[in-house]
Amino acid sequence: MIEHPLLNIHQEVLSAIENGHPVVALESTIISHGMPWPQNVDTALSVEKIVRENGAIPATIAILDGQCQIGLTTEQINTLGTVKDVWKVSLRDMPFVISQRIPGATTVAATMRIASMAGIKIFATGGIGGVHRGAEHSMDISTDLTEMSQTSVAVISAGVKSILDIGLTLEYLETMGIPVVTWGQDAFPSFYSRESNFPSPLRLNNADAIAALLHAKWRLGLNGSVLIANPVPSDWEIPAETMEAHILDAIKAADLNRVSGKELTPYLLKYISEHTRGESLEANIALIRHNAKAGAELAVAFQRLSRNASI
Ligand code: PSU
Ligand code: MN
Repeated sequence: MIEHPLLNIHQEVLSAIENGHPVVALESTIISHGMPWPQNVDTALSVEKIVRENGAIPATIAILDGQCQIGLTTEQINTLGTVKDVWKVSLRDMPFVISQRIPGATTVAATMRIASMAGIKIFATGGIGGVHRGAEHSMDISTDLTEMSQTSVAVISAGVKSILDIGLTLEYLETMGIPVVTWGQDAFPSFYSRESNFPSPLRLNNADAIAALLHAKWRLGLNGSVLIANPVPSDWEIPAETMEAHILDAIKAADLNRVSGKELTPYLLKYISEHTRGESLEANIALIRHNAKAGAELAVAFQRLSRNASI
């Protein structure tokens, strides 16, 4: 499985996988399109450090030199964070950037697919793509959701960002058979805020319980992801009402400028970051770091469970 001509696994990650050591996958669109320089590179490096400090090996994923790369060097992370024409790569873009040898930063969907090619089961990120507001007209539903319905990699995020329609996204996840579990609270979080107008479909309070749920799901032959929502730490929370005004402005600006397709999510993120005087960026960084820690704890718990039971 790991031997694949289009896959290049960093030596450290490869030996971790082969020795049954916990590994946490990390995406790269967050570096290239999710945050400005230099915070993007600093965050990517500090997130890797946090994964290590919590007992797992980080595997940041991207497409470079015509191959899917699992585990990046500092230099490669710098490239993704500074080079202007890095592609945002979801599933449909993978054949193009690989065949054209264009540097690509992977979204949640593409990162999951590549992680699963190497047998990595746990992936930590900031926010996933979902059903956009107005999707009943635009049909804008992220490939992240369809990928989560079929690829068995658990995703830790800070819930669903309210640039999306949170209610429709939760409905879609239910339709696709994807369990949604919030870590330690009843409310489903909305990225910048610990709450949303929606209760979480499920709640579990620690890494062992979540690892047991993953283990049960996959042992049942129920392929696909589990969305683990990890609320932003309260010190960094921004009230939902404060964000809503900025989100409405961002959506209006996107409409006026006819932004759609793969450009929409990065446009909304950038607009909001620029109009909240960096406050949203700080929250974004804090929640990603928090998710990296949770991801490492979960990878450790899951590995322990897998070792003691035949999956
Ligand atoms: N939401 C965020 N930050 C991000 C993204 C989403 O808060 O960086 C990125 C992720 O890489 C996600 C992608 O997989 O955007 C979804 O894009 P789209 O909506 O075009 O599928
Ligand atoms: Mn889309």
